[in-house]
Amino acid sequence: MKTRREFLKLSTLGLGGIALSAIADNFTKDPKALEKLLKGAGSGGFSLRTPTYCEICFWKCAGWVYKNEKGEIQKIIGNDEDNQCNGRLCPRGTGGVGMFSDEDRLKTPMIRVSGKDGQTFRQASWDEALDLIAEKLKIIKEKYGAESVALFTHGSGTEYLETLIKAYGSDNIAEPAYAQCKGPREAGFLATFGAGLGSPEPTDIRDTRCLVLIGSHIGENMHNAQVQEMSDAIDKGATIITVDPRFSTAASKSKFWLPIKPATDLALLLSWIHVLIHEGGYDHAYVEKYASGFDQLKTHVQPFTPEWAYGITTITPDVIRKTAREMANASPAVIVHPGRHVTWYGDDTQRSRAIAILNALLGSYGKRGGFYLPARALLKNVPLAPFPEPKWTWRNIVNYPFADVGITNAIVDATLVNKPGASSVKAWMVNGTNLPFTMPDTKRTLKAIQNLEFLVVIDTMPMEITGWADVVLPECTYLERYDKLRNVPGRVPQLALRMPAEKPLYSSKPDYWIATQLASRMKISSWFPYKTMEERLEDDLKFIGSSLSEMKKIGVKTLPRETDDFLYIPDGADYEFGTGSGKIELYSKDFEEAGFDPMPVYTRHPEPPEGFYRLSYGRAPMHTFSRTSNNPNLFDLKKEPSLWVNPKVATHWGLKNEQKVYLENQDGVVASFPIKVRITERIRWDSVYLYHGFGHTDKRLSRAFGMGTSDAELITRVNTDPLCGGTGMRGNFVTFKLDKEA
Ligand code: MGD
Ligand code: SF4
Repeated sequence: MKTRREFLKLSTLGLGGIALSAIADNFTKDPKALEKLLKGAGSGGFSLRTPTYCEICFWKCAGWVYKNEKGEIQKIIGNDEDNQCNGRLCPRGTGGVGMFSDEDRLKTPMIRVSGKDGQTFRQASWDEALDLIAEKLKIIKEKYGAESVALFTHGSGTEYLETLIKAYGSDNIAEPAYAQCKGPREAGFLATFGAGLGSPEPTDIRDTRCLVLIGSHIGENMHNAQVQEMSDAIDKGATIITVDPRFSTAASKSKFWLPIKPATDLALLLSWIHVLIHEGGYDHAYVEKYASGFDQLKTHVQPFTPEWAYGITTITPDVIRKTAREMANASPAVIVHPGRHVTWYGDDTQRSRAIAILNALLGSYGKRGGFYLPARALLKNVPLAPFPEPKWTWRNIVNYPFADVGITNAIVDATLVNKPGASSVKAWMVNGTNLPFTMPDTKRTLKAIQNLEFLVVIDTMPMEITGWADVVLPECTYLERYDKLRNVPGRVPQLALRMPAEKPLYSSKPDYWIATQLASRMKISSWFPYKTMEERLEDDLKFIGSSLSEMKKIGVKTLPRETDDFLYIPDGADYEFGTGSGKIELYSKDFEEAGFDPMPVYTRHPEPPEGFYRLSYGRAPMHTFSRTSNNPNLFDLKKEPSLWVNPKVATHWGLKNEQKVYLENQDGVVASFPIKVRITERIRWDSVYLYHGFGHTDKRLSRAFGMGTSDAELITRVNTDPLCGGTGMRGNFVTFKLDKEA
């Protein structure tokens, strides 16, 4: 029988006589040790300027880390050659050094042990921790099969750990960046154009004449080059149309702000399609040449007049028509932006399909000022043996036919299966993702964790997930390690190098080292043909005619596009889309055959009950998810979120600015910590709004602990998208719990 897992804090750390490296020991005994090391760091052999790419968010801007003569890291600035940042990092990227210097960082491997006083962590050596993991995984494989081990991962280490787990024999691998983020838009665009959008999305904002943002708040959501291009486009006179229940920063820059009633966007999109078709404003030549299913679409949207949509969205027919005409006038240099975090109401693939269809009608896909056709570098492909074939995957547990990436929530479901003999997950490896804050319904995630026989967490910080682990492995930060070349798709292929600006602090180690060490213990090293990341980089760079020494000097290398590889579809040229028919599919036979609507259909979503408000959440410009709230530099910029409340609501409840309140959701869940009220006209009266990623519950995060409310905790109602498994999270309602003193 399993023992119930207790949440462990570093304060309970037992020092059980384990021999540790001197450096790690220093940091637990001497709080000044960090300061001393930072002062003297790098004096041995580090150059003054080293290239990196940022890990504070997934945009991966390339930059330079500068050190002074004493070897102290001074600043990180953008690399001028880099198209992701054009030489300018956002405030978070500039503050990235705080990730390195944060004294709360994980310092040594730790192992959970049980004693007469309950459970505790004790420090361990790397050998001991890695041996234990290899041994446990061996036992679990013999007992339940390799498939019973799952990997949750996010960030640069993903590829190495994926290789490890696949070589071990499991394909139960999932990233929150799909089912909690962009999964539905990938599925919607794939069904329409035969290609997903990837990251960064190929929006040609710098040349656009009209940018439509639907619940996508570029500006607060700091996607670096995208923000810069939007600002340039505005200067050049582009029209911005923002659809958001909240007067966001983007809304303040917009010609049209449509404060839509939450959960009704699909009705507006269908009505825009109606106006474009019925007023003839769509791109006739483009649609005729490249699209199929137009006649069915025309009939389908016939009833969706602006007058119909007005009753649902509260946007007046006049504004719906005017904005549709604005898009038509700018066509094809128009972008109806696909958004990024699009898991809202459970019908998100269909909403993303409607966005894809609108772009198709406007002729913007593959056109200047619309969506360009991205390119990336071709790197060396080292032939390796095929991975062992798993007997089952998460796909055998749940049916999301249009998911093309592992679904985190499906792995949680598979972990909750208790039937003897049934396929179920028994062990997790979690890398770079703080699941209690990332997955909706924290309680359910924790219930799944209680069902596990073994949990390994690799992280840089003592985030909530580490408190549930059996073994915690401290990864060094991106400023202390090599990683594979950054090879993101863009207008031209560009490679960027990340190398250590500093030796790993404490006894932290890079993911690549961790993966190869485990592979060697698990006797699956043949899937790791390079001993070190430097060896691999050298080989990759040789393949494209460069070298590590060249990349250390330039940081970013731009490669030419292939001659027949167009940035835009030439006017009138034949072009085969990646769909089954080779055409843009306005009518999806694939969806129809799988039992789904071939064209998007509006469905009504529940509204807040009396006295409740829709819980809306988004990004703070100076933070990324939950990973930065404890970063000393970024904490100084924004310590805690506030709750946006409409003045009418504030008056009704007698709320004052800065007053701290507890929120309670429709299922009676009360937030662990209160949040400060900010009374503002910028939010509709039927919703409240807060920043995601705050309200940490782990005291080891000395700054972020208890600062504000965590949205994840209050998101207990999840509407899962049946097409791709995305977890719709915006159907939750909250009220003020004023009887609880804050
Ligand atoms: P974070 O909460 O920032 O985001 O989900 P996550 O990636 O889980 O957790 C990142 C973890 O990575 C932290 O524990 C951090 O310490 C660790 N970390 C940082 N750098 C490194 C490193 O170099 N190595 C290792 N090993 N670990 C590192 C993001 C996901 O969340 C996404 S993409 C979206 S869009 C969703 N957003 C969202 C939301 O807005 N609201 C709610 N309620 N949930 C959401 N979930 C999704
Ligand atoms: Fe770093 Fe900001 Fe670029 Fe994200 S947008 S990678 S945080 S500099």
